[in-house]
Amino acid sequence: MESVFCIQSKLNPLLLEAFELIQNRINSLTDVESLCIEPNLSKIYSNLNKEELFIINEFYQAKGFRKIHLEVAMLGKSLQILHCVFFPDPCYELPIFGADLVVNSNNISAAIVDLSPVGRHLPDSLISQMRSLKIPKFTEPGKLPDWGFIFSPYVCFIRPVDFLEEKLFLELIDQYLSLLLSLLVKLGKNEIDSLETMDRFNYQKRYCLNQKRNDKTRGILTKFFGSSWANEYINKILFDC
Ligand code: BLA
Repeated sequence: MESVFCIQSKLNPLLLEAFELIQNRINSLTDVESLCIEPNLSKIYSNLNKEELFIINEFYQAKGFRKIHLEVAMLGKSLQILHCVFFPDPCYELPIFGADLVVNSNNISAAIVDLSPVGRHLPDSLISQMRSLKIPKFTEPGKLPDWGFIFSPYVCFIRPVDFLEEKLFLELIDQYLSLLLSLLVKLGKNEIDSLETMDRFNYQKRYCLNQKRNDKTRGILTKFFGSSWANEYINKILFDC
């Protein structure tokens, strides 16, 4: 956390707010604990042609979640990214929460949030709750890439045009997390070797395989760290399964 505070003054305020709201939700989880990973992959700092690069990674485990990853990256003067995925414990019928916020020269260039299915559909009870959420009409929706079929029909991919839309997007992140956590409370646990569990795990693998097709993530990481580092980071940290 210390380093987050050190770079906090340089972090775009929207990313900072998103970071804090997600962390509050993580802290509210049952049996939450930090997961240790290799130190050289948890806090990454480099100085490339006078451009400073920071990546801060936090990993947690909790009841219902096999891995929660929260990351902020500051790559050079102009690019900042908040990346977060809650990978569910496949013994529970929970979707994958994912969020990506990309800031380019102090403008939010992309904001994506979803509760993504780990089966053919989201659970029925969740669908009815997501339908009753009023997803605001944002001015500039984004066009999903081919691999975006992994997302649910309720994925929100936008470029916020003003402060109000930025705030509405933050609220949506919080609402999706709130739905996810209230769903968990109502769920029973399947056996680890049950068909349901194995099926959900296969959908998580499919999610990861397709996220790895995001050329924009790979391109940025390659530009700053080289392709072999980028591949290792994507395979081991971002979307390992
Ligand atoms: C888009 N992701 C992007 C973009 C960049 C990154 C630079 C393009 C933004 C723009 O169009 O202006 C970069 N994202 C990163 C990097 C990391 C990252 C470097 O997370 C990590 C270090 N991506 C995710 C997750 C989701 C996601 C969890 O990691 C969704 C839940 C989505 N990012 C996502 C999508 C796009 C995107 C759908 C748009 C891709 C496109 O337009 O082709």
